[in-house]
Amino acid sequence: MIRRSVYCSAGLLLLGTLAMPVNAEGNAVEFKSITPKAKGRSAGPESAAPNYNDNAAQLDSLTPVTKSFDGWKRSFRETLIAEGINPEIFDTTLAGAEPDDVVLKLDSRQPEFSLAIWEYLDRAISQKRIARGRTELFKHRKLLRTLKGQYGVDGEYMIAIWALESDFGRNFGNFSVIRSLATLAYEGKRADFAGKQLIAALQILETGQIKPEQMIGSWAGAMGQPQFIPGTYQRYAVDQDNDGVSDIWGSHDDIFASIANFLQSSGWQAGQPWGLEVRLPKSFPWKLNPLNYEMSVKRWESLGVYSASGEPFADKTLSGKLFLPAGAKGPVFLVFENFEVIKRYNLSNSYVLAVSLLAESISHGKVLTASWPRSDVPLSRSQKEELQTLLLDSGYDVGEVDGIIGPNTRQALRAWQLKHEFIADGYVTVPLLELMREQENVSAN
Ligand SMILES: [Ca+2]
Repeated sequence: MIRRSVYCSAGLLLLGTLAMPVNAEGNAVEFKSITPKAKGRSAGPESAAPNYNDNAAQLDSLTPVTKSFDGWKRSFRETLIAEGINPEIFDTTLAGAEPDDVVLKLDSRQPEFSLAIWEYLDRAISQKRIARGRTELFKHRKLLRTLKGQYGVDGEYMIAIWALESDFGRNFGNFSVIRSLATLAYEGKRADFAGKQLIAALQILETGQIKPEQMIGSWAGAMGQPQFIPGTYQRYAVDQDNDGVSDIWGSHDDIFASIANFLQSSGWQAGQPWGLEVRLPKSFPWKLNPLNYEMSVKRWESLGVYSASGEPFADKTLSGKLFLPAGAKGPVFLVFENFEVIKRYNLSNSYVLAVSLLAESISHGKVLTASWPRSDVPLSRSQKEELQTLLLDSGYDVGEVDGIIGPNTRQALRAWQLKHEFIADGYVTVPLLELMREQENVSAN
């Protein structure tokens, strides 16, 4: 399973006061500012800070730092009874079980180094995977056509998500979901969230559709070939082949229908592109901090943004925002609503770009026209923390200093770049960090 920790912590962007930009005709251009939407749903538990409301249960008993696992089991059992859940499956499945050390180890990972986006994409979108994706698209064409009719989602997106989540169903984890979630609810970093998912998992088992031993998935409780966490399964899993079981472990009908249902329910816009590669003009008005805004293709065009392929934009009324995963030097994208919809599956921008580019590569072999700045070295976690501290010390709101470059840090960075007359692309390299260190030392002395 490929995932990258570029999590977007929800929070308000610092908008500040902004002059209204003008277009080529000198008319004021109306910008719609981007306010990050609350991301309450994500299929995978690794995706984001949870805001899961599937179970309104107040799980006060889930702060068991000093409790033994058996003590935790006893108190969780009480919670289950209070929730109206028969504790029998919980008791039997966890009889004699200890917390899973592997799960805890994986949960406490804080990697110092992360992949550059181009390295991640190289792995996620290999030629071999594109070829396999085309084979699968062809093999399942009839089913995918039916599902497109039902859900409006193109087959290549279902295939691309399936490929990234479980390598076309070949690797979806072999952890017991109940034991993993119990371990995480007992002493994981997000015990409360895991407890809610455990309740959802037990509710699923109570229906009798799935046996506990069949309920396997990732260490974090993401289940089956589409890697749905239990709460997501409850809401979106589909029994497409009508055999009485929403079998996301073994039935292609159910797997693809569940993915399509999730996307449609998350707001998928049938027939619309996820986005497209664009180029920025030399005269691009960086001073207006345009990465803060979402507006129509027509308005982006009025700022000189053009399609990288040279083909004219198909629909100029679509509303989009710019996405520069490797800054102004790398490929630039204009992304639309469906990009945000895929993000509900996994909040990582890199993941969403991988799904989008893989889907396109499978359907028509499209490749990027711009190249990635492959000689850049991504910042380490401690360098990211240093960046956040430097910004914070200079009066920029980065939110928490957590070594994660989310929307707040990026926005603060762009404000810093503007002040120091750099291109405000929110992209940070080691040389820029060094410059910032010097600048801030100068101003401190
Ligand atoms: Ca079924």
